[in-house]
Amino acid sequence: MGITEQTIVEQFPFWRAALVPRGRLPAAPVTVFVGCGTSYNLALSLAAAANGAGIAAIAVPAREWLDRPTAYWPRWQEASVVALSRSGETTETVAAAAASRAAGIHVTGITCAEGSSLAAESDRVVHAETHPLEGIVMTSSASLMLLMGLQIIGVTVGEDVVAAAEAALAATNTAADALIAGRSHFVYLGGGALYGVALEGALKLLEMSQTYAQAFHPLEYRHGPISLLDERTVAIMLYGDARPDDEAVLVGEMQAKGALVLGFGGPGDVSVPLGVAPALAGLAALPALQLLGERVAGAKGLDTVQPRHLTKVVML
Ligand code: F1P
Repeated sequence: MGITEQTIVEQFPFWRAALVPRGRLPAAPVTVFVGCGTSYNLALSLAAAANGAGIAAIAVPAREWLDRPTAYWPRWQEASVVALSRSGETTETVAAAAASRAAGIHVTGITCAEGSSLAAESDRVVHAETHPLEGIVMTSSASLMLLMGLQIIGVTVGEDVVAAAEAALAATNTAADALIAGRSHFVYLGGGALYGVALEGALKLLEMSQTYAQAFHPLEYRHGPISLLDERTVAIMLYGDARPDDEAVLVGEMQAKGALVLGFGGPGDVSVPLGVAPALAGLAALPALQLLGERVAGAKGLDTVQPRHLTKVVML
């Protein structure tokens, strides 16, 4: 087993260690989740989850919040900011946190690096230890930051979610090689809080395996992107709780046009049950999506420890 795969399959003890009580976010007219790359995908998922939990929230790429906050929230100084960064050193995220604080905004930093620059720029630091072998590609740390973000918006994350994620990973591991054989086009579908997770699945595959992958809100897929679908396609459907029947109809259409479908929480050529509350489905599916990236990279003979053009920390 390669090092990246180790950080995926060995992540659950770190989850269990992170199942500690955490305080809640401060009240504010809007909570703005910021981050870059994977951390921005997590921000998107968390903002949707926060809205679902009654906390008005948006997600903004850290650089956008730094450069043009009024494009996202006109009275931006009234916001509370949650900045996500594994390393705590990504220049744009640290600068967005610092600028927010200079404007009198409360900043919560979610990170896997307790003594980082982001921690120093945060009024409150929410931290968890990640797998020590984790390299450029964010795996265990991404799951942990999603977990911590859910905790601070008041979603209870318990042992049952850890067990569900382990089971989903094992089921995906069993099915992955047959599912991806000869396939080169990957589509990730998820709505609400699952959209950020779908984006993260796509980013993981893209980073690890240099394979083009895209994510869409499920029923958006019919409005154009479906024209790319053929017998080279694997679709990953993250079923939501609102209208799963419509999503299943879409899956049937995709299968009829040649796609193989990996369905989390619903039907597919491979169906992986999640068995957790809707607010926790993305977290439960995330390690399985990470593993899929690793498997596609493996099939192409690519090293996921040193992915092309990527660095662990992007500093300007
Ligand atoms: C953010 C990030 C990663 C990406 C790459 C570069 O890092 O964009 O998501 O995979 O490694 O950095 P961080 O701010 O969460 O440390």
